[in-house]
Amino acid sequence: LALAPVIPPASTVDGFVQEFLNNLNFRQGVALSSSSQNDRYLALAQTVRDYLMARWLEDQRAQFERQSKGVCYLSAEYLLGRQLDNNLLASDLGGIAAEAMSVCGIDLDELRGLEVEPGLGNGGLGRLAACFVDSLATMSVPSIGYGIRYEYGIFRQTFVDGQQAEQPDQWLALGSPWEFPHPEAAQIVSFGGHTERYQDGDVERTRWIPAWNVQAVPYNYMVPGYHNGRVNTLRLWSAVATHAFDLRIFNSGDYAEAVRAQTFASNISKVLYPEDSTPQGKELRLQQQYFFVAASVSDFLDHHLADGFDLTKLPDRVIFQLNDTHPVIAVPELMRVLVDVRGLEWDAAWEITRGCFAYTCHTLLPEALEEWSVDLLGRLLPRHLEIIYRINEEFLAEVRETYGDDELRIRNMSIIAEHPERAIRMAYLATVAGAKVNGVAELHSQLLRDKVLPDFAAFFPGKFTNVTNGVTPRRFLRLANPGLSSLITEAVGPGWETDLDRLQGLEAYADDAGFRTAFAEVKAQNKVRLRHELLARDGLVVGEDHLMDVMVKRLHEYKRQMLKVLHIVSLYEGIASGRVAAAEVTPRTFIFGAKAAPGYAMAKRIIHLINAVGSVINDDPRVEGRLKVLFPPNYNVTLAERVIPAADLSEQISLAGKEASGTGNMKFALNGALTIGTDDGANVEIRRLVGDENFFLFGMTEPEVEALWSTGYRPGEFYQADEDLRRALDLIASGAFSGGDRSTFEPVVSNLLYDDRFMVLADFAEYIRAQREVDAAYADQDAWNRAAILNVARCGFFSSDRSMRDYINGIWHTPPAL
Ligand code: 26Q
Repeated sequence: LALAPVIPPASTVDGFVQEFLNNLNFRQGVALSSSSQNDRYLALAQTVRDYLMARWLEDQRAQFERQSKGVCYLSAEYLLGRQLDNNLLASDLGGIAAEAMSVCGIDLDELRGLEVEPGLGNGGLGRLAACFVDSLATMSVPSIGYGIRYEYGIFRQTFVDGQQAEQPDQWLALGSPWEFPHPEAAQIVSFGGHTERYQDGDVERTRWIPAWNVQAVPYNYMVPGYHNGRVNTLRLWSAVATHAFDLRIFNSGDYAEAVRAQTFASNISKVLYPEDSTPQGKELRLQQQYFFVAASVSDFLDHHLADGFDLTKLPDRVIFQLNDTHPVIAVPELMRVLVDVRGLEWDAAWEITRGCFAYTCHTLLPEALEEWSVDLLGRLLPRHLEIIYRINEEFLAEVRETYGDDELRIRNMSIIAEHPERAIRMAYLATVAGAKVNGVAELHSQLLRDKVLPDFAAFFPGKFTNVTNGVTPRRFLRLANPGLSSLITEAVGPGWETDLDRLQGLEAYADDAGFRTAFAEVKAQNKVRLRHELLARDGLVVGEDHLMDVMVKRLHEYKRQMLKVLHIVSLYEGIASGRVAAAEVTPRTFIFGAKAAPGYAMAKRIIHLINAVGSVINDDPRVEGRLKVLFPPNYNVTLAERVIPAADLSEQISLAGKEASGTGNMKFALNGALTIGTDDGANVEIRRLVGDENFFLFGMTEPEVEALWSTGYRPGEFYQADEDLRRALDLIASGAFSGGDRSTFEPVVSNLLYDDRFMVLADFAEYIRAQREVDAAYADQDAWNRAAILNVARCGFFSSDRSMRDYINGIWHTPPAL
């Protein structure tokens, strides 16, 4: 009986209807006739799950039996997007489900719309993790994703008088049909207290006497591969009070206080921190990091290794991939478990640990490199602090052996920073411990070696490598753009979804007039679809037959949404002042999507400005039919899937040397938008692949940026020298977008004039020049479509399947898949 196979429902419309009604009746407890739309959505989701369940259980068993090397992807964020559609696609049940729903008199599309996406991430890094687990499942790579089940994901954004307001994301409120809690597999995670030495025979050992603890309860999510019958696992941890009370408080007799203190513990997985740069060093954030990482490491050691496993062989069995520094506390945690709990010698444990981790860096901004104050870390994790000190001591001793007493170098390479306060440099710890360190695009990896970690690159030759990011073609092409997907299949045949290099086969069709017409028709339909969506969602009106010019990404100064604003204001000012005839301006709809970290004042002001500029422009009859500025609130994965396929122009305009990779840039190009962009991140690789003539390049290169900085950048000089720029900035400063109030946007204007860290003014003229080229190119629709098709044809490289292959070959060395 223990081996009894799980039998999935029959893969027929009848079988689906049966299973659906069963779920509706017995799980939701309602009759079809009296069921709400939400009941129906939940029953439908449960039905899809039921089809996947047999494979899931089988794959979990097979993965354990096989005992081969696997990947544990450790990420504090997974920005999954909606599950229903993805899982219908992966399991190839879309057709059956649609028919089954229609048999029941239900509109499947309406049910799709009810799902609240799990927004358990901020942006690029979290979405990348979601693409990677999708690819790993599709490629049948033994792997598990570990993370945090935040009760509240990324905040829901609304605009109040044009300003961002944040609402809690209650994604679990209406039920969560895609998750499976496993309280029986809970782990205990401890915090605080002190350490002590003790004698164990003739060896001195250390033990950690923690002060409090919390239960980590795992919730499993299915990660179905695409049409391969494979289902991997994403395991997200939720914090629950243990009610094993703090003994001191308990003994003091204050029962209520003891319970209250414990209840605090369940706050750990309450909410995703919405900052995606300049980490604040908050205690709860460090608790989150240790919480999920300690639970994950124990989970792997307890449940994935065969009995009696020889831990010195651990590097042959697992690689923990660190998604940025957020999970780096796993390094001293594994050391603690090996040395203090499992009784290994320090040197043997360090040898193992160094073989089990690899680190991916996602930034170049110095302020985004995580540091934890020694004070805080020592209070929360005293044993881990000791371990980090010893790792550092031994590492610096090796540095001394190589370089002698080069104190400056030693200070620069120390894992412990001394100023402004003593703090652990998490990126250094990750670099010292990791078998490999990678950046996320060629340029980024180069700058990582040359600028961010140069001493480490010299000391550890061969440790540094590149893996250029990718995106899953299943979600961002097949699901998001069914029209283009059909065209592609007609042209190159089936199978491109899992072998994206086959898009090269489209190259020949770029010169086929019939294909170009069909391609243009798909783009037009996608615009209509977006038009309906934005009207229904937000009451926004997309201009008809407009060039769709899109900038969607987190709001950050380095990404330079302000450059886009200055372009728009400049176009508007030209027409409004009568210097430019409206008829001469290419009709454009500018679409923004961006959330600002709630504490990032400048980012919020820029959001306010974009909305203010939009209201004025959209209401001005002088630019009617020519310029539209739309800023739908709450940009998320779901909206991305609608906006990207409708875009003509993809704005990737960060200051060179600041955007590590970008992944939106890849999604746009794969959906046939042309890019206007700087020589930054993966733009460099996109341009190289699609060709200069199919990409609008502008702006300083990274070395030029460096050169301008070092000679002293004075933004005011660029203001003085460029009449268009002056007019645009002056118009904003005049209060034209703030009802005459000059103070509202004064901080934005002065920041550009007197500081401008990200050199918006220095790149303005070139940007305008490139935008004129865009207008000229768009005027020849046939040539534009040709270039767009070539973008699609030449971007197969940016499949996250290729990224996974690069990790496997260059970093993980996991055996061929099942
Ligand atoms: C850290 C500590 C405390 C609180 C928050 C954080 C935190 C959270 C999220 C820091 C950074 C992030 C996210 C960073 C991110 O998304 N980086 C982007 O990663 C993408 C995938 O590699 C790249 O394409 C982007 O260029 C990069 O900006």
